[in-house]
Amino acid sequence: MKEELIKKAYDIAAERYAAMGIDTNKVMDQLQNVSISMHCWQADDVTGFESAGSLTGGIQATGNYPGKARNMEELRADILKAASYIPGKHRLNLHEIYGDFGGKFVDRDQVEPAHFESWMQWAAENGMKLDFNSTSFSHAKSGDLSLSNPDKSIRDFWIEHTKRCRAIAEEMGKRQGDPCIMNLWVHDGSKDITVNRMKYRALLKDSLDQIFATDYKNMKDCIESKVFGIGLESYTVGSNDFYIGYGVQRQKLITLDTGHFHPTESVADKVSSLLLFVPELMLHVSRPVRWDSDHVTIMDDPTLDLFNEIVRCDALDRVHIGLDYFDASINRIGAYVIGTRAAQKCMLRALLEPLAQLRQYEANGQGFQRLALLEETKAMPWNAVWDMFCLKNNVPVGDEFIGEIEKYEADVTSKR
Ligand code: RNT
Ligand code: ZN
Repeated sequence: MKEELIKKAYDIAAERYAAMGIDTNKVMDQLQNVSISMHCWQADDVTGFESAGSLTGGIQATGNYPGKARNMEELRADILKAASYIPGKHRLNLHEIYGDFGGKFVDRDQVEPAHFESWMQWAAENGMKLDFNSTSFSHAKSGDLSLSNPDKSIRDFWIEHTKRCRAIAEEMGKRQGDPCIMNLWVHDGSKDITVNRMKYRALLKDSLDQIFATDYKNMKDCIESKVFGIGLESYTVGSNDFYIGYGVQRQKLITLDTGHFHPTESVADKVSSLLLFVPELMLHVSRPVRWDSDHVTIMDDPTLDLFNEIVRCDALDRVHIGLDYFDASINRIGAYVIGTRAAQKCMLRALLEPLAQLRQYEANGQGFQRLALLEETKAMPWNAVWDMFCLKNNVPVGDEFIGEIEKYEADVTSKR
């Protein structure tokens, strides 16, 4: 797109927003500071480098689009390629199974910071900060229950794994001079009617207490609930109620995965309630289509609502934004770019909201005025600000990245 045209459109947009009391330059500065934690697992359908086993734990990546990353080198190259089409500086969210195991099998209860040494170096070289996840799925000892398994030896195995993951996250945080956010999600649940529901939850609570016994300064723990997994439809040990209770009592971060709630539940509405009781939140921004399908994030109403809430709660510094989807049916680098840019666009639109005026209307009981302004806001020229933001960041404007990704596909991924 012509630079001149982008600037012209931006100037007009800036004037329109200024009339609403919004400084678009300031908004672009704010957006520049929003780092999205890009999930490493979109590049290879949640496979990782531990073993070639299949994906378990009630999650599924559907599709068989050619060109998925087959090793660490390809995964890193694909992530950097995707990042080059995304404005701003972002983080990388690693799962434990993506460790640099040097071709050897390193079991989950043996993993150490050394297995992430090359990642820490790579991240520093590329100006990316790291986040981390323990991995309870895709392992011979996963079964239906990990941290809540009545078999003490299996439980202890996963406790050891998760403790080690926290030590790795601490090392990452120390090295990057910024806390590493470590997410804990376990698939534990059961397919059919479960009568000892209390028992497994009590075990999970006890396991978490053991895992969190060590205090760290450079990492933050977050805990993620969900409604159900495939093959685990009747009971999820780590339900929403369970983790909210645990998180409030132990002051842990709560992870909200947008695919982990009942379809008509508003995830946006949870932000203000939770932030009154827990220190911070982590988001797994996803797109559930009829279930927790992990489709690519887009600029849809639930995502716009969610980002609006972060801004309306003045909580930009208390909400960490990560992505969580794994679509194996389309170009995977394209999937990263679409999803990350969509999250940024939602954030931009939230930052461009005439919040002071809306709050005023609301306080005055001016319901018509509030609704009218909300409606008008939808048609404001936010896209001109977005294009300018991309231009300033030296990344493709508009749909220009489509051709670039096609080229990378022709030259690189299609040859895999
Ligand atoms: C699963 C959870 C979890 C995983 C990743 C791979 O339903 O959303 O966050 O998607 O850990
Ligand atoms: Zn998630």
